[in-house]
Amino acid sequence: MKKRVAIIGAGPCGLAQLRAFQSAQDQGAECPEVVCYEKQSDWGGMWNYTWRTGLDQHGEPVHGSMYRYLWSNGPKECLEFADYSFDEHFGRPLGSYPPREVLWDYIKGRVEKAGVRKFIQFNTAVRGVTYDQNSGLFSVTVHSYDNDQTSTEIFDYVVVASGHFSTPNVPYFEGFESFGGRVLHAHDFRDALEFKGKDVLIVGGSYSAEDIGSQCYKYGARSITSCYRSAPMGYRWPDNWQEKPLLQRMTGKTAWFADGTHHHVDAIILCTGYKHHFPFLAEELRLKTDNRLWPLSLYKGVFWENNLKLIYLGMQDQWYSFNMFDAQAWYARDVILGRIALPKLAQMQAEDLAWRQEEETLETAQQMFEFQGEYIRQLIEATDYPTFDISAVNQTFLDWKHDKYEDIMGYRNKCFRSLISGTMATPHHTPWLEALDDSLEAYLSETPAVTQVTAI
Ligand code: FAD
Ligand code: NA7
Repeated sequence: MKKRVAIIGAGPCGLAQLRAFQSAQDQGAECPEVVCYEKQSDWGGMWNYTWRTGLDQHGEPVHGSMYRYLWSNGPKECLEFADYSFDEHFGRPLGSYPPREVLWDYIKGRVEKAGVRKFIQFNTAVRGVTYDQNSGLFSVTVHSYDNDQTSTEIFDYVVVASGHFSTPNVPYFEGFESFGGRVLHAHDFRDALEFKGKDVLIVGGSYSAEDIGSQCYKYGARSITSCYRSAPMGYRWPDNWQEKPLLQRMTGKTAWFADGTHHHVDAIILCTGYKHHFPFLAEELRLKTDNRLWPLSLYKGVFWENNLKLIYLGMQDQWYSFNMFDAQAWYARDVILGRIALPKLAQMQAEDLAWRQEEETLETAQQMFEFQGEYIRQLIEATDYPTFDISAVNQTFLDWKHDKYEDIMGYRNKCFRSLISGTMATPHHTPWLEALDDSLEAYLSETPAVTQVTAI
């Protein structure tokens, strides 16, 4: 009997796992039977934009946290697939920070070429995963929306590729219940035009705070006030953006901050991160972690140490993204195929702990992406995933950080060289701040479209 592998989710991680198996099969390997369950009607995970918020048409929590006008927040040269370059997909150079739809197109291009769509059951939510110690097998219970049927299948391995930027972390601040404006989490943010002419308060000091605040600025908010719990983001913000220590309370539409100052606000956007949330997994299979570079209990950042046939992809906080998911998926594949043997549990735990101890010493962004780069390098070294110059990617990350401190509203106009094809990116026809139309069509056109001028 062929071994069976269930993959939960057809986002970049789940697709990396499918592509990894397909690549081995193409080279003659005997592969297991793979079934990928995806609760949405299409692939691409976060990159498959939805206008919906709250519950979807099936009463299921909406997965998507991406919003209109989202452009890559890091250079595309830092996430490029080593086996499928931007050149191969687009046939010409592009800018370094493409909008969401362009990156979605790129993600889809690789898996369309690989022909793996047939392995995915769309409109199918995984409801339950349990493990039977006696048989050594998983039971995976799924709900198909197409025929409104629940069914259970048996698998040897389960790959959890359901993402971890979907279930919002929503703190409470005094006075929220009597605030007259809208309070929303970044997960439900969709269109910055909603906040045009408004005074917006952003709570949080990380990527979502920086980018959603920037979106609001770009699309015409009257003022942006961001407030942080640990540390200011520290960029040179535009004149109508002020950074404050944490919100203490709201009185009516007045926000009070830890430094005793106050400011009028019309809307509050909680950019306060996400929870790793796996309601479909039996308790003993659930990874519990905050968003960090080295979650514990995952050997090689992937294998659940309490049950090594349960594999988690992409659970780390991400500097590297698509290429890290690939490195993990190729490694997981080779363990499943028996090409790589796992060591004794004590050794795995010691290795895991050593990574965590190193992670705890990291202070600068540079140290963090070098840490993640080294992790990826070690994974890739063990498989046939094409090698690429990780130290050059780290340098690109460093330049990106520098560009952001120079000009937070202009860093997306910079260009980098591909570390896969060697091609230099070309400046986009319109500077990011003026490019209001984020469609694939507008981005790929040679000149700015009229719609860009009239978008608002
Ligand atoms: P996801 O993309 O979240 O995909 C998970 C998939 O699993 C989804 O399709 C979902 O429907 C499915 N799923 C979940 N639960 C179930 C279930 N029970 N049953 C069946 N299917 C299920 N990364 C970058 O590299 N660059 C960026 O610019 C960038 N911007 C981002 C902006 C935002 C707002 C967010 C939230 C994330 C951003 N990211 C960015 C990170 C992004 O999460 C990763 O790029 C990538 O999408 C992670 O892939 P994934 O497969 O792990 O998860
Ligand atoms: P992150 O990067 O996990 O950051 C979460 C932020 O929220 C971080 O600044 C936290 O502050 C802050 N936070 C969390 N809880 C609170 C409370 N209770 N009060 C105030 N501030 C809080 O999540 P993001 O959404 O920014 O980014 C996630 C992904 O989405 C990322 O990959 C992007 O590409 C897009 P802290 O610094 O911990 O004090």
